[in-house]
Parts: sequence; structure tokens; C-alpha cells
Amino acid sequence: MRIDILCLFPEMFDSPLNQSIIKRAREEGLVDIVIHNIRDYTHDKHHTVDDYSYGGGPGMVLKPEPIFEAAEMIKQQLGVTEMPIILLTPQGRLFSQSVAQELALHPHLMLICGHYEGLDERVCEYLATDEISIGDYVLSGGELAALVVVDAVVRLIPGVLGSQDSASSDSHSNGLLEYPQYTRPQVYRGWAVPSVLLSGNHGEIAQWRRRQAILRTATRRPDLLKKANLCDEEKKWISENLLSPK
Ligand code: 6GU
Repeated sequence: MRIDILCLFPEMFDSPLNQSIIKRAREEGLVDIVIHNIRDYTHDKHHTVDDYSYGGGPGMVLKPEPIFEAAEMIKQQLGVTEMPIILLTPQGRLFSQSVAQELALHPHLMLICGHYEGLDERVCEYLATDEISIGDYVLSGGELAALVVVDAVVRLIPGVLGSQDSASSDSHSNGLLEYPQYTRPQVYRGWAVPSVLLSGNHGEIAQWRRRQAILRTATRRPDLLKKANLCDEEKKWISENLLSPK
């Protein structure tokens, strides 16, 4: 996969994209991530990227020309006429694991990071194919949001994680939060690991984990549970255990 990112603060990507899983994925050629400074696509002496808002009001607005020109140059280089061009904005659709899965299917992605008070609406209307927000809070710019999207998408590219199992057992990939995990020591400060995990009984362990995931989701994120695929026996088990927890 190739990901092109258009932004005003390219240095914000230096460290996060050069650590851990993303670093390894880039080294192994599983993803090619190219950062572009929107300022490099201006033509005036002062490299102007923003201007006053028509109609007045506070704050500057990002100009459309350098963003359109950068995007068009990238598409030309890639030899494509169509590709997802995603604007990171608090006005976008909410990012989620299923949006990450959808984005991970594309060979190319372009992410545009807005900044300042806003962005000329013609970028949204005539260039972007999608607008994404990472949550209901305001960030100073789209760069951190782009990093969140890149991280969530890259780990879904086949071959990026050690075993594909890792991604499919993650919280949210089955609609449930992840079950609790433990490692050595078996007893720490008097707190023991649940004995079922030491039993060696794989069937019982799987059932315990599934039930813990359901219980945890029911108590912490009941909104998610409505969308999870529970069988009748599991639904019955929840109503018994949530009403009268042991
Ligand atoms: Cl994508 N951008 C900004 N500036 N703020 C946000 C966001 C994006 N998602 C949530 N808050």
C-alpha cells in the first residue's frame, strides 16, 4: 500500500512513523508512506498557504490552490485518475475499526491534514472523496488524526503483524472489547492469575475469554454490545451475570 499525506507540519510524522510496527512495515516494503508539505506547492515568494475568510470573521482559511496542485501531482505520479482522498476534519464521519478495514483494502490512500480555522470548502467539495474525524473533540490540526488513521490501517495490511491472529483478536475487531490477559508471575503481591488460565483446558479457556469479553463490553461499552454477534446462550448468560454478578 502507498499512503501520501499532505500537511503543513511534516515533522510531526518523523518519530511516530519510525517506530515499532509502522517502522518495520515500511522497512519490509509493505507500506510506502510519503509526506508532502503543502507549502512546497505554493508559487509566491512568501509561500502563502492561508488567507482571510470571505465574509469576514476570525481565523485564516487554507487556500485551495496548493492542495489541489499537490493532490493532482501525486495522482499523476502514481498514474491513477481515481483514489481515496481523505480529508481529516472534525466534520468528517467518525473513524472506527470498520472504517480502518475499509481503507486497508485500497492500494493507495491520500490524506489531507487541515489546519488553522479551516480549509476552503472547494477542497471538501471537489477534491476530497471522504472526510474523517477521529472523535468528538478538537485537535489543532489533522496531523495527529492522520497518524491515528495510518496506524490503525497499516496494522491491517497482510503481513504487517506477526500473525494475522493478532489483528483479529484485537478489541473491536469482533465488536467486543478484548478479554483480560495475564503473564508471569502467577501470583503478584498476592493477586493470583485466574486459575482457568492455568488449567491447560483450551475449551474452557476459550469460553472464559469469550465471556469475559462480553461482560467487559456489557459493563463498559453497552453501546457496542448491541452490534456484537451473540448467540442465545450468551445473551442468557449476560442477563444472569449482569443482574446478579458473582
Ligand atoms: Cl480529523 N481534525 C481536527 N483538527 N480535530 C479533530 C479531528 C480531526 N478529529 C477529531 N478532532
